[in-house]
Amino acid sequence: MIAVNPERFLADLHRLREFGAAGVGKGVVRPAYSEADIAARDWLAGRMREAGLVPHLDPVGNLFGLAEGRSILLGSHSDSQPEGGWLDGALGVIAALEVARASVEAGGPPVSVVSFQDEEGRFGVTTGSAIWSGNLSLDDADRQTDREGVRFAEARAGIAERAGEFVDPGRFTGFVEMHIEQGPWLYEAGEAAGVVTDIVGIRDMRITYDGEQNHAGTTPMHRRRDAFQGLARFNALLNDRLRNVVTPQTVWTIGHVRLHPDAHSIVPGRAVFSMQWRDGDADRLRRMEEIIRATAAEVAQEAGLSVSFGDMLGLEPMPMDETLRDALCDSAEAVAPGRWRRMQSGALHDATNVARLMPAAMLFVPSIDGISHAFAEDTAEADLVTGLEVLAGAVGRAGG
Ligand code: HGY
Ligand code: MN
Ligand code: MN
Repeated sequence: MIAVNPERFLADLHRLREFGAAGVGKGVVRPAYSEADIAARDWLAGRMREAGLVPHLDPVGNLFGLAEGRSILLGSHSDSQPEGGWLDGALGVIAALEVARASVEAGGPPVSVVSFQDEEGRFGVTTGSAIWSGNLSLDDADRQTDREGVRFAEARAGIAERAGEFVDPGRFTGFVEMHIEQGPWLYEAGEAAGVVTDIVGIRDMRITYDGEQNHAGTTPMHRRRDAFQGLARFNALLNDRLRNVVTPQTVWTIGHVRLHPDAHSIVPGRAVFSMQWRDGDADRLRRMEEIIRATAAEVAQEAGLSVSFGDMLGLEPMPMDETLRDALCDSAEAVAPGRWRRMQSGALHDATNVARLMPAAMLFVPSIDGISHAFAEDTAEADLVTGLEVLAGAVGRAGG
């Protein structure tokens, strides 16, 4: 049995939050490759070393804490959204660290730890684990830009001196990622844990409408080629057209909009916006893409705009490994009898990529009010500790 230390785990979790602490409550601003992110990774590397692991930074900023020989791999990511909470990713990394440390104290099994880089997609979608798993080539990743136009290649050049090679995935027997649910279901049901059956797929791209920039006081309405009006019309029409294709689990989001030149008295000549959609069924994702492209083109035609589509990024829906899932279920039933469930993940995770390399599974704990990707994100301390114990129990069952 691996006897974890809840106080040590919680202390490390709070310490990690200090890197990029922001906003009211327990908010965090720690996007990939920011100063706070790099400082947090340096601190984590030190904690890994103290835990008896060998820290290793790979060329894209994924930080591993390696146990000797073949081992199970636990972890998640320590970068955050532009405005994020203190647990998204961080929980899985610190829980991994605690289980690895407790495992050393217990005399095994060997446990390695990872904090993947740019899970939150400053440059794409789960960038660090996507590259490590072969889902995304390094060349393609290097060309990806953040929304300010900074290239991934430029960002990672900052750590090049300290980085070693990519870690050989063959040294790991499997991967387990603990994470907050980021949705309302466990919290509303008063349950302590969720064992993930599968992770939904995602598609994500930028769409640009180009019209005509002009004076907002003198340009008659009928002569305008207003890029924002195109975007607004596209959104309304799309919501209507998707209705025949989607299920209650399907989601789509326009989360980022930039108007040019972004001024009160100028008819916007350009609108650049993100278009993201998610579902557990790859065929539905494809049908949604057809509707999105056709609707955007139709609106452009009607409004005298031109439309262009950026590269489409995506991850396929991914089932979790049954043997590791069973280990999590058995452990959940032992630690929180009758207070856990099997569930799908609507959020993306590094486990989707790692599942290409080795058996992978995930464990959720409740999110208070189902809030995440916001400063208000939080989880009751008792639930954090229960999750840690379920994870340790599963590692004990799954072995090295
Ligand atoms: O967007 C996601 O689902 C993940 O949190 N990056
Ligand atoms: Mn996350
Ligand atoms: Mn996230």
